[in-house]
Amino acid sequence: MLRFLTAGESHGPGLTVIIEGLPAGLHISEDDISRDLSRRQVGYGRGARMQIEQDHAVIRSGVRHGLTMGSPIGLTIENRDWANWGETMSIEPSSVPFDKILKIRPGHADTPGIAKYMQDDARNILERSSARESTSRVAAGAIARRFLEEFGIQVNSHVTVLGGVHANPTYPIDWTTLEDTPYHPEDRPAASKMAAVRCADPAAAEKMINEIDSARADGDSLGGVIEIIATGAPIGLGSHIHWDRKLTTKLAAAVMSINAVKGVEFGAGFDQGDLRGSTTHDVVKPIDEWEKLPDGNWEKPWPRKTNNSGGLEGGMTTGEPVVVRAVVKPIATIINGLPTVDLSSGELVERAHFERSDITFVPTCATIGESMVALVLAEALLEKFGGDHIEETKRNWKSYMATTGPRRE
Ligand code: EPS
Repeated sequence: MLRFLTAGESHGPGLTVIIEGLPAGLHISEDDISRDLSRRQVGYGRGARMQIEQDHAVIRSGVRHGLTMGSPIGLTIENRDWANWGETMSIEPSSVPFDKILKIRPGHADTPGIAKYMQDDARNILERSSARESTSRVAAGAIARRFLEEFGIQVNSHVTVLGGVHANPTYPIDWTTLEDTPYHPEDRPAASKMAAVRCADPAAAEKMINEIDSARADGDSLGGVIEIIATGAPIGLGSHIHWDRKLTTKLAAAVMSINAVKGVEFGAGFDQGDLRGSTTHDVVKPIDEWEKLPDGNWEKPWPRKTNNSGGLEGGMTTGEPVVVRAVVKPIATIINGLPTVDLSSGELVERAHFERSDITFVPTCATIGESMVALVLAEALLEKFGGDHIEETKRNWKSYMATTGPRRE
């Protein structure tokens, strides 16, 4: 239905993305993509690479006069840093000597990668396993986001835990406090700190920043938890009828595929293991509390009093916000690297390879999570409503929404 492929190495010439399956007639511009690319780049605790790059996707195909044509959308994103890696990352064989990466980093893809792909230089693994690849996903996700906007679906994210600091934000979250780029601490000191770590609790944001400073001083790295919230998804995306058609399956796989993510939960998630059924399940409101749109359709049929399910029951959307949380492990590239072994000899070395890294990229992971959720929701929407032109998709969506209420005789 909707698929995308990414290609590119972290320090190679650039990244390439192909997105296929979107209908014709959707407004897309490079600015739409740039907005999300720059959101992905910011965050307190990011490393020097983000000062080199100014990510911008060039649209190469699939769009004419600002509108999609239904053909594959091709994007390219330059790696500015490639200029500093010419010989090491040369496409052609090079006679200029360069150092191989031999001190494999525990926690990164290095060790299983060199064994599986029979490599004598861990660079051949880390170039692709680097989170640089997430730039491509965010570019694809920006296009999915543009499509979802046509149906009133918004996807946002925030950080709930970073370096052991737990946030206690007030819901619903004011997303504008987390979008402050470039930062203007002199104008909005609290908002700026919140945006720096994408945390909607100002006191926790301050503590997170301190924790990042402390980890930097210790030459260490930090993980955390991100929460992605999608509002406006209609009831009934996905299906209960088969394991691989459940939207929960697809969302979990998509979010789990983000670098360093080690676990995913929905709504009340793992806490439900401690609850009774009577305090967990989301009671449906009676019809006199439902709201109607000007077109006569229900704004949200079968609304709930709570949303512990995270907007998903039986692998289908309930119409309540989709709430996905993911735990992100601390970055494997650590300034004071762990003891490891040399890949050419297998012998002990004192410290794993370190070139340059971030202290944490949890705030960045939140924006990447938005992109993956947007791509899965866009696919689910197209699976349900089809359409080769966006007007056809919208027509099908509207007529479906007219039939989602009670089935009276
Ligand atoms: C990243 C690019 C990388 C890292 C980071 C994310 O750049 P470099 O390796 O040149 O410093 O900053 O990568 C990781 C977190 C990782 O685990 O590989 C980016 O573009 O976001």
